[in-house]
Amino acid sequence: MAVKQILTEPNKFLRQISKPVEKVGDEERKLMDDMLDTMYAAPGIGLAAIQIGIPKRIIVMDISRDENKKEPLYFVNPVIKNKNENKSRYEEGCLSVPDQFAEIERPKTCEVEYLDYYGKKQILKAEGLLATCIQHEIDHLEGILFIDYLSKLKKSMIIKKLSKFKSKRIIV
Ligand code: GNR
Ligand code: NI
Repeated sequence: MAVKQILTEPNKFLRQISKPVEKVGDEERKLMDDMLDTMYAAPGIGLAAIQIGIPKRIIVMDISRDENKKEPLYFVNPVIKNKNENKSRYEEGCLSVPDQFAEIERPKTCEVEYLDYYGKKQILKAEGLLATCIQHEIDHLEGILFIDYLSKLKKSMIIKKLSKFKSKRIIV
């Protein structure tokens, strides 16, 4: 288990489309363990593999917010089904867009088909924060960040801030 560095915008890697996983094996499970460590250390409630520079369709999440009762979720090759036509708004943040927050509108509920930690096919019915978070994470697999839903002006202001911030640090 290891804590990895999280890539932040602007970064070309974050715009890549991640590749489907062919088989959930030990290498993938090791990656999921490292992703979970990285997510808890951040701390965050979700992480996509591309955020640590690995373009595989793998996501980890834990929305329990209770340090003593961890409830990790693992998603491999997740696909969204049955998006609710009703929307809900939620104040989103992203570990790859540090210290920036904005209300984003997304389908209120959805279903997700995916493979779990052991490669077993699962279906999850999501609502509330779970629905928001899984949609945010699946966006990462397509190279989409929540700031892409904002106006051009708001988005460019955020990217400018992050670029400035980056230029003062050595990290990539
Ligand atoms: O930690 C996170 N919190 C969060 C809050 C509202 C909506 C989405 C998220 S996901 C984010 C972690 C992250 O960047 N995952 O990609
Ligand atoms: Ni994110």
